[in-house]
Amino acid sequence: MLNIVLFGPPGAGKGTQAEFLINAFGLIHLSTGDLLRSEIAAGTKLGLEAKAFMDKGELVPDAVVIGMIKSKLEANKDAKGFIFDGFPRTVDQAKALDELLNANGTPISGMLSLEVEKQELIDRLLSRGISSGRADDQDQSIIENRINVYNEKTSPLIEYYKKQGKHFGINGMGTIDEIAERLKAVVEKL
Ligand code: B4P
Repeated sequence: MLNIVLFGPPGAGKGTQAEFLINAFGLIHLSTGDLLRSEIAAGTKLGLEAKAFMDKGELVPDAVVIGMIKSKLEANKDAKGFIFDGFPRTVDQAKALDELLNANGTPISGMLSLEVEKQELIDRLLSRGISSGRADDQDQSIIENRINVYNEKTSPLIEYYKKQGKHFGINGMGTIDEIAERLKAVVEKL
């Protein structure tokens, strides 16, 4: 089973490249950002709670996202593998994911970490904000907060996966196709 964590700061290209990897390797895409946005669109209690954090560029509480991932794993027991996109984002989320996967004997195969310069992240997100209407992509100070939250709470996961020998840094600058080729070359060797 191929279980990939697709990692990087906001705007690094996780969602974009996940689309390519699910097609290339027949994996199931689990994006906590997409799952949360569909809860918001459906107007659920969970969605309303999550929206307050997301609109400010803050992380949604661990228990909420871990619960969502757990139920998706249980609902897809026959999968060939998963792409975790935007999850884990804290060390506690990473530990919970390891526990869930190790209990099934299907650990993480590798963490692919997209590396992109800060100004490029800001430019990509502001440009998506114009076309998508996403509240968290429209304001530069919210985008900068998301990047700060990433640096403080999420980037320690690089060390977490390095210690397990599972971290692969990938240059995330360039065209979408160029980056997809770089990712494919690493995944083929996992
Ligand atoms: P996410 O939905 O995960 O959003 P993201 O990190 O901002 O976007 P992503 O990284 O997928 O976008 P991409 O670069 O592909 O999270 C949103 C919010 O949800 C978080 O702030 C948080 O509040 C909450 N949340 C989600 N998961 C959570 C968790 N586990 N725990 C707690 N809270 C959680 O794309 C960005 C743009 O760049 C696109 O417009 C794309 O077209 C463009 N782009 C991509 N690659 C490009 C390239 N090579 N060149 C030029 N443009 C490119």
